[in-house]
Amino acid sequence: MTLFILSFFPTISVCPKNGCRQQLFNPYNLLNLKFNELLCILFLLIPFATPLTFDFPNFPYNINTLSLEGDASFEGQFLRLTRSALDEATTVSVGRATHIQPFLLREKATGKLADFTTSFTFVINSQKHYPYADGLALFLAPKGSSLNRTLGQGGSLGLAVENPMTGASRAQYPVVAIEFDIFQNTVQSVDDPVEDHVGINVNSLKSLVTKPWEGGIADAQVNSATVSYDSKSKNLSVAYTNYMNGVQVMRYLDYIVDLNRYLPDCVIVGISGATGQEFALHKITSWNFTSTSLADEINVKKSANSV
Ligand SMILES: [Ca+2]
Ligand SMILES: [Ca+2]
Repeated sequence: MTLFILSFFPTISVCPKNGCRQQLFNPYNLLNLKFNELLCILFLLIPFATPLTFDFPNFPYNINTLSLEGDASFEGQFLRLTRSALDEATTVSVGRATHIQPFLLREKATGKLADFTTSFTFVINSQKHYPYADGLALFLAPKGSSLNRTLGQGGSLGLAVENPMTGASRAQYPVVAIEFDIFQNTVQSVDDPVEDHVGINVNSLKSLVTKPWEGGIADAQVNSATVSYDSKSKNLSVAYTNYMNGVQVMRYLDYIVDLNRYLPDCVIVGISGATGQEFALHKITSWNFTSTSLADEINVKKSANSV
């Protein structure tokens, strides 16, 4: 059983130099391990977040590091967030994909935040139908949070945020998101601009800031976006493609937001999408992510070495 468990923890790099690497894979020597070696094993058995790096240039069926919820599915070489055109109903569809490994956003002792950057390419296709809905969102949320199919549908873009007709949005758990919104929700709690738009959201579907987006939805254009967070300036930014008379141009949107105030130390990254009474097809064709290392992990190594 011990060997079975250890085989799921490839993060052997937290072990001290000249530490327990060899013994880890020999269950018969466990009783002879020194204390620091046992501590090393303990670190392996207790899940903790590390920096996260991944790169999916496409999405073959056998990816097991992404968790798919709701209507999300792998199809061919891409990741579908909402139902496909082959499904009987493409409306009222919700799905999301998250990486199974959380990452360390904040060092507990100092409050220092990690930098991260993520790029993805995607196609939202209304099949020349108009109006279309609803769009997708790149988000950070607490480790262990999951899709809420009811709250996530339609204008919530797969996020667990309730949007009452009056008053403010209510998030089921903390969420920071970049939205690509293709349907105007006029309820007070969302208050979308008239045009398709990109927005930066914190615990709400009412964006802190928006900018128009011409994504070529009716023509199924391929779009790309790069979302970055600079922990020093607290600047959350997104660079994204637009199609002006068929010509691709880049736009840029940013907002100063202290993620310390809104998210826990350990978070997951995901992309969600939804349809409501209107539809569009939402697919992701590539996705990469990287976050920087924080001192907590250095402390883990120092602790192990100092025993
Ligand atoms: Ca909307
Ligand atoms: Ca919006």
